[in-house]
Amino acid sequence: MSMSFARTAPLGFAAALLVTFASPTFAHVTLAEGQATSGTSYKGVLKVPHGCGEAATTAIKVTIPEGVVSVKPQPKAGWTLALEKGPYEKTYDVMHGKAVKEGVKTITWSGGTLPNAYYDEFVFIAYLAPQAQATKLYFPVLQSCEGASADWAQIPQEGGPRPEYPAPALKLAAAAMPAAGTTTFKAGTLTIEQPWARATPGGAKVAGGYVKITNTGTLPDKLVGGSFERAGRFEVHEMSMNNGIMTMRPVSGGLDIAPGASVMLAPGGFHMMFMDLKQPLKEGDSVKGTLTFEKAGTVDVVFDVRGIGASAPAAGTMGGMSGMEHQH
Ligand SMILES: [Cu+2]
Repeated sequence: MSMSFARTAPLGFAAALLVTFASPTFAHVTLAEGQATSGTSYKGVLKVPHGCGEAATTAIKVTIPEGVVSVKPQPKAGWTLALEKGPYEKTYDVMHGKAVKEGVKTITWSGGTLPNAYYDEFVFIAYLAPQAQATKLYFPVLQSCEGASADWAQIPQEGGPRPEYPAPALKLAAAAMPAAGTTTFKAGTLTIEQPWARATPGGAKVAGGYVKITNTGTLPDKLVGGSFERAGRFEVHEMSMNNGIMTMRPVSGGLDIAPGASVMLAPGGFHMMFMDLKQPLKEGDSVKGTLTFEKAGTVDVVFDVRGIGASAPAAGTMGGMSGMEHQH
C-alpha cells in the first residue's frame, strides 16, 4: 500500500500543477488585499486589469456584504459615484455606544472609460464588524463595458470547480478579541467586562443579561439598577433554592461589589433581567444600556447578544409591542 501511495503522490502533484497552468490566463477583478482581521478598518482596492473582452470598462458596481459597515468610496476623476443604502440584517456597534443599522449596500463608479489595454483601481474604505470566527466575505462586482458586461459574482463552492467569474473575496480572521469578549467599560474604580444578553425566541418578553464587574478600588460599591434599550424594566436577580426548587428574585438593596473583588453575573447565578421586551434579541445584535452603581453612578454600556442555546424558537404570537420598531 505504501508503495502505491509513493508512486501516485508525484502524479497527483503533477496533475495539480497542470490544472493551475491550464486555467485561463485571463485575470479576474479582485481585491488587492485579500486578507483582513475583523474588528478593524479596511481599505478595499478593486483591481480591474482588463475590459469585457476587448470592450472598454464604463462602470464598476460593487455589492457590499453584510458585516462590512461605515463604507465610504473614494471618488475618481472622470467617474460619477452612486451609492445605494439600505438596512443591515444586524445592528453593529461601530464605535462603542453607536449602533449602526443601515449603510451603503452598493457603490457604482460610472461614466468613465477604461480601455481594455489599461489597468485601474476602484477604492473604498470600510469597517469590518467583529466576527467570532474566521470567515470569507464576497464583494460581487458588475463590470459594465461598451456593449458588454462581466458579472464577477460567482461564489466558489468548497471542493467545487474554480468559477469562471469569481466574486472578489476577502478572507476574514476572527476579531482580535476572543469570542468570550473583552469589551470593557469603566466607571470610577469599577471595570465592567463584556456585558451580554441571551437571544430570545420570538415571543419571549424577558431576557437574561450577564457581565463581570471588578472593583479595583478600596471602597465597596453596589449595582443598584440599570437600563436596557429594548426593555421596559431592568432588575438585578439572584438565584436561590426554595424547597428544592431553583427560583430567582430581585436582589434587595443592590448587589455588593466589594473592594478588590470580581462579581460574575452569569447564567445560573446573579443576572440582570430585562423585562417587557419591546423587540426580540437576535444573536449578533448590540443593544445599548446602562448600569447604575451606588457610588460610581450610571455607566453607558453595550450588550452583545449571544445565541439562545438549547431553547427552541417559540412559534407563538409576537405580543403587542414587538411589531414596534425601536428607533434610536
Ligand atoms: Cu431573573
